Amino acid sequence: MSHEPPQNQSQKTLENEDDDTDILPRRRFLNLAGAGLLTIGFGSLAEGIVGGVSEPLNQQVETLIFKPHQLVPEFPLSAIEPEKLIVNSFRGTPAINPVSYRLTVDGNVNNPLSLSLQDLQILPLTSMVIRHVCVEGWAAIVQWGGVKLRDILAIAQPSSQAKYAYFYSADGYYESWDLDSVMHPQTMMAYQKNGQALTPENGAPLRLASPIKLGYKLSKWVTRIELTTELTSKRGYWEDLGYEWYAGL
Ligand SMILES: Nc1nc2c(c(=O)[nH]1)N[C@H]1C(S)=C(S)[C@@H](COP(=O)(O)O)O[C@H]1N2
Ligand SMILES: [Mo]
Repeated sequence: MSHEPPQNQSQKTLENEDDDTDILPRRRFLNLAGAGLLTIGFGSLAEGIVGGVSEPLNQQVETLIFKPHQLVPEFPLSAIEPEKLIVNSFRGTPAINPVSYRLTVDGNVNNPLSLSLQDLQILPLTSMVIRHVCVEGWAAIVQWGGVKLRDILAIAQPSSQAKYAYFYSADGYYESWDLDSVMHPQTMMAYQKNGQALTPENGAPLRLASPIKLGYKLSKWVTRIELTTELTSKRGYWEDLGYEWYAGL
């Protein structure tokens, strides 16, 4: 199923599709193996991972990380509504090999990343039970498990000019977010749903999950996160068809 465009605009094709997850220099590539990172604090996590070269986080990102964000109340596990989450994909389910899969984090960052699923699974696992809300008029309480996006960005170290994040997906979907929402402590890259490994239809291996944004902001099959200083004329798949950009809940 798909949304009805609110205006009679023709669909634009995506010029910026990103399949090249391997183009980044492996310089300063994460070496997480055996580092016992789950037990150390957040600050040392960010420092330890960048190979001992401890650059302090820049002021803007630090402000966003420690900003007292409004937390959205979560639900108990008993509230999960497994049958209510409707698969909503504009172009079917892309085939992704989890072994060769990489999440690229690039653009306005000091430490570009290319993360395997193993790399991501070494980072602290968080779980939340939240309501997913689709503009089409359905909602579902879902448990998501994954890595806080702010933990990933603490390693990538956004430059002080970074203001937005673009999320590119394997099916050609794309979305842009403001950095404050990206840094919200309940915004995560999820690889689990309702206590089990995320299924391909729901965005495996990695999708966005957050209680602060509408369903169409929550990209499935994310392969690249690009930090930028500006929004381009392409702001998101549904946004470019007339939907609202901020799409807050
Ligand atoms: N890559 C990609 N992400 C996407 C979509 C999509 O078509 N492609 N649909 C969006 C919409 S409109 C919703 S409501 C949710 C649905 O997530 P689900 O299919 O896991 O229920 O995914 C969002 N993320
Ligand atoms: Mo949606």
